[in-house]
Amino acid sequence: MKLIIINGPNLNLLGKREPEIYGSKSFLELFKELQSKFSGIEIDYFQSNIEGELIDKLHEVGFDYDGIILNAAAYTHTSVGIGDAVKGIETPVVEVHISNVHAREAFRHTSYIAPNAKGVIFGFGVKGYELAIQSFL
Ligand code: CA2
Repeated sequence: MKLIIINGPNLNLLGKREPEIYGSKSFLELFKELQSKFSGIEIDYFQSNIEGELIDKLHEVGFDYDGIILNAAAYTHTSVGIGDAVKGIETPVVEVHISNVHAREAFRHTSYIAPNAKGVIFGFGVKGYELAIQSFL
């Protein structure tokens, strides 16, 4: 089983700012914990602040991997291109958000990814990434 976590813009700042919303752990710390917890499967990680790089990565892994865990961050609410990429690939995508996007500003209630995702997990903090991995097992 080969999974990849793809994170979008600003998620490289996790653990550095806004701990009350996003927690105090860096993503690399969390990623190492996930890799040791799920040592029987391959989990890769990619982060970019650039929309086109996220689309290129979805195309690269989307016919080969068994699952994609995608937190497209702010692009979730704006990017028709990422939504189309999710629709165009074969690998199932689970959309994850750390915060409860529906308890926040109205613009965060829209997702261009959800209509073509296998499922959506939001509001459980960084634990959502673990729940998404479990959903593929
Ligand atoms: O809750 C989530 O996971 C979000 O995808 C996070 C995005 C936000 O735009 C979405 O509406 C919901 C923002 C990611 C920014 O991450 C930061 C982390 C630490 C410090 C500053 C930003």
